[in-house]
Amino acid sequence: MQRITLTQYLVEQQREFERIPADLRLLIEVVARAVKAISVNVGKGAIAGVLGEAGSDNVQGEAQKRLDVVANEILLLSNEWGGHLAGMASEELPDPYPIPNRYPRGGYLLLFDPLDGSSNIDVNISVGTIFSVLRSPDGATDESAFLQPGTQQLAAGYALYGPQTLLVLTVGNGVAAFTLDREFGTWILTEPNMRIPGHTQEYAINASNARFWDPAIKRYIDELIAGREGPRGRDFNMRWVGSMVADVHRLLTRGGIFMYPRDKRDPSKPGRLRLLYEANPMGFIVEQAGGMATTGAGRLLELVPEALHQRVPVVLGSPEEVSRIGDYYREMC
Ligand code: AHM
Ligand code: MG
Repeated sequence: MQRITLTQYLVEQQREFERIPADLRLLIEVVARAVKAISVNVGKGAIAGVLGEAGSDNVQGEAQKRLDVVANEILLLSNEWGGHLAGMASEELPDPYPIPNRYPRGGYLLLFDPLDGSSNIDVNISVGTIFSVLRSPDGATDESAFLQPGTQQLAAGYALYGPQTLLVLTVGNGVAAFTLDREFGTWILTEPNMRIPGHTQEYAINASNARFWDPAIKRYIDELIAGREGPRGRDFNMRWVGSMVADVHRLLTRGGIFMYPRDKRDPSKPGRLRLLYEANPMGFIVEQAGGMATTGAGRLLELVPEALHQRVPVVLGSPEEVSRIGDYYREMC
């Protein structure tokens, strides 16, 4: 059996499809190498002393886990010297990270959530890394350089540290999935063209927030719960891992809809998930796999960001379901 590696896939994207220039290809390879190092640490857990609280808070006031800090450092240190980047931004850092003066600078911006699903780390449930690549306008590296709508993304991906370690990637030409061959330390292409099934029976939402939802979301979920006896005329199943990467990977594989909708609890936080390094990269991947990604009402990737750590409501997955929620928003809000 011929095994296609990540390098071969990226070279072909560069050569045959002219999707990516060589420096972007090399940047993605460095990110993929960092992901391997994070995977090793996630896999060792208590043996490497990486579980538990780090004893610090991030800019959003959330307690950092040791693995959040380790994963963040791995990504920064792996990427700062390569010469492809103008700057980086991370969920774990209040401000953009400029490339140190001793290294050459490039034209790209790398944004990431180093370890998504932090609350699952200590209970041995799948977590992930999410990243997005933008071009830096005129080589700028201040916060405003990062505030670009998701439509400007050149590449996006996520790693899923589960029973297997996976890397799911788009460079704007469909979505490919790679599995880490742990013996060889190589990424092997295992799904060249992920497509979200149009029709679905499965939804993912944190139902404990129901009392804070918009009427459109409440109506949609009530109709799913009503099942065969309700207006949808069929039964639906619910799954919630609590790691966005795992929940989104499930819907990319077997269809479904994922929602973290607007939450009325705190008007300064219109959603739970962060726009630039969670919602936009996942939205780009979902669209490239034939799905839809919205805020409930409008297309996620067209939103013009106002702040680096801005939160946003997220609805994404099978187009039939996501567009139904859009219809309810138009009717009810
Ligand atoms: P994190 O980046 O701090 O881990 O937060 C993001 C996570 C998502 O992975 C997940 O979908 C959501 O937050 C879970 O939220 P909840 O705790 O409400 O289930
Ligand atoms: Mg996260």
